[in-house]
Amino acid sequence: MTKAGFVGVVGRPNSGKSTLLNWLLGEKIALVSPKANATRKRINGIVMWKGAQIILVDTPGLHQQEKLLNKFMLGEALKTIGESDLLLFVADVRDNLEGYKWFLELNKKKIPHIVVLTKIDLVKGEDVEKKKEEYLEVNREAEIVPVSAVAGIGKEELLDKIVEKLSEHPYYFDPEIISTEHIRDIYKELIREALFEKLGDELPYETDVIIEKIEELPHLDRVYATIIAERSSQKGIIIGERGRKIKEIGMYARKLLEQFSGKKIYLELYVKVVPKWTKNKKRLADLGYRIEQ
Ligand SMILES: Nc1nc2c(ncn2[C@@H]2O[C@H](COP(=O)(O)OP(=O)(O)OP(=O)(O)O)[C@@H](O)[C@H]2O)c(=O)[nH]1
Ligand SMILES: [Mg+2]
Repeated sequence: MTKAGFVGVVGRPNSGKSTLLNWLLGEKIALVSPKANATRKRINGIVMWKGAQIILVDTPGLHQQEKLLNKFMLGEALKTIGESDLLLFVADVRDNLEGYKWFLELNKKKIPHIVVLTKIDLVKGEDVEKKKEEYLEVNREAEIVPVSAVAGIGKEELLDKIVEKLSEHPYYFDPEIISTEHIRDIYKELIREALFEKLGDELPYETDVIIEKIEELPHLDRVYATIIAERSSQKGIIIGERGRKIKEIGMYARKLLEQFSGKKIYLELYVKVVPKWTKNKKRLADLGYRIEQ
């Protein structure tokens, strides 16, 4: 009998969840940013390891903000906490334990979890040990795996530990596929990464991307996408003087799309204003962020 299961990747914003997903998968499908609250929706990546099928589900960071979009984001993380077979609680090794304590409260069904301490390349070995002890003080049964996606430390140990904790189950999906996400959703995330990279500190949070059309040719994908902004002044900033900014965004995004698809990409970007889309239920739902209740 094989092993297979759904493994939720949860933790505070910016702790390195999406980086962890991409790293374990060996493919970049999730957007990564130094700016917090980049991930808005669940996204899965399927890792085959020693005959087991690990379905990793990346989530938005655990945080509370009044905006409707942020409520949707928290909902995504909470659903994952409730529905997974196993959870990875991902924490920056430099963070305090408030996030972990909150997670323990949220994990009402006591779904088994592994604490993954990320970014250990940024601290000394002794700091990692100290942090482990802090976790053990809060939960003496905590299983903790320190990793660094940047330095390539801890991958096998983590995957082994995940497999150890999964139950026997037939594969859920064809073992050849790396994700059940549609290509258009992955393209959307990668273009959003370009927005996080190229726009200032506030603007990325009020923008989104719609993939209008993808024309797939054997060696080339033509991708037509619209960037959504909340206000017309933002549209001007996104386009930039003589179109300079949108060109930069397009070049950055095109590289990510080409890396993922292994094809040449022709990317056409438009900008459209959808007033207050982050605060309006219907407009959020139209963009794929459906708030239940
Ligand atoms: N040095 C170092 N930086 C890392 C590592 N893992 C992630 N980062 C950086 O940490 C930042 C946040 O990474 P993300 O993967 O986007 O974090 P996240 O938890 O998905 O963030 P949200 O989706 O916003 O909740 C990025 O700048 C990453 O490059 C690591 O192992 N070492
Ligand atoms: Mg993320």
